[in-house]
Amino acid sequence: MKLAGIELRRVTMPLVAPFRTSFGTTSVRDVLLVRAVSDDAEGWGECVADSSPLYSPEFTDGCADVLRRFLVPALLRHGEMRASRVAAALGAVKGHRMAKAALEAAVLDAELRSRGESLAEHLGAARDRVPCGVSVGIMASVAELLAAVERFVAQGYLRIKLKIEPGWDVEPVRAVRERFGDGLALQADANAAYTLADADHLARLDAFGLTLLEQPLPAEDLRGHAELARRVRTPICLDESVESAAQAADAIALGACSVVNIKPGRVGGFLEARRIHDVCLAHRVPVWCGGMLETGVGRAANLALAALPGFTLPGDTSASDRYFAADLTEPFRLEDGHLAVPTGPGIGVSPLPERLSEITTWTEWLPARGAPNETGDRQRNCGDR
Ligand code: SMG
Ligand code: MG
Repeated sequence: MKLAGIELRRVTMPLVAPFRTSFGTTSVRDVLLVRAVSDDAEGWGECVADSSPLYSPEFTDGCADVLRRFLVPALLRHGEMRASRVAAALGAVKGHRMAKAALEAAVLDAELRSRGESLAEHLGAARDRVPCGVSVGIMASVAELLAAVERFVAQGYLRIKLKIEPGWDVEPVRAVRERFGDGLALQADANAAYTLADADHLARLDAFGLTLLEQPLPAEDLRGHAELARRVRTPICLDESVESAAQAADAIALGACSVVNIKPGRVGGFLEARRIHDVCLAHRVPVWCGGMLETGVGRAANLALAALPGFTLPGDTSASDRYFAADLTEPFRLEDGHLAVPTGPGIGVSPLPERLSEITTWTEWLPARGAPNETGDRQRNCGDR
């Protein structure tokens, strides 16, 4: 595939309600989109970084900068490009996995669209719909939390994930378990808010039959997670700690986790995400698809991934209306606790043109050498309205 250029684009999308985790609160998504344009197709990728580097070291402005200055030039240096070669083409740049993932996703989408193949088919999907859970933020009171969980259960979500932090853990988990009974699939996510010194406290969560406890300790602390896993009965799941298939293999070998949350953005792309799935499947470690408050563009691609055979637990792949009053694409709707896996070429959805131009705050076109409209200077503007 010959690329004509790459467009970077920022869109702003308010959430229907603020989402609070142990590291901060998100009220508005400031999303960086990548569009790869080839001779006969265009493809979309969504960068999942948040505007502040609190979940991980990456953040939206940083991603835009590293894409513009290093990643896109490294990609466009090659005359011919295909998605399976993107990671190698970007390999000299260390880290920056969310930025790399967005670029690879855009190239992959363009490539698949040009040959009429869906991402789900390409990745090896085993089902046409995926079971969905929902991640419920930290609230001002237990009463408010119970009301939120009640709404999600009524909508049909198949499992609830509670965000926890020191001071908001045992009591909210107990309250939800007592109100909704043992039949509710329930799990908790600490986003690295504890230390191993909290092991006895975290063991109190064992009483509530959680499916898993996600990322209790700092990302680097694999040994601590292994020790914690010996001291609590709740299965430990890793999110922030796993950035590659090699790290997943290490975490499993160390006994640091017995479940893995897979997010393509965190691990540098859908192809690495699939390798993590393969490693986990080979070790009989269940995986599920995480979420980063994606728009319909990122969600569509996540659904294709979540359809792989090793994804045996419901993901944080919730319906569009859990996040936005108006999504960037046709909305994904929950049916019977599931979302349908898109079947069209590539990710199977596209941004709605009017919606896209309405919420765009900035675009930049980075042309390939010799491509049409190369002017020597880059286009920067405030939206394309
Ligand atoms: O997309 O529904 C979603 C969010 C799921 O809880 C979620 N994501 O650590 O798993 C996680 C968090 C990270 C993003 S918080 C802004
Ligand atoms: Mg998490």
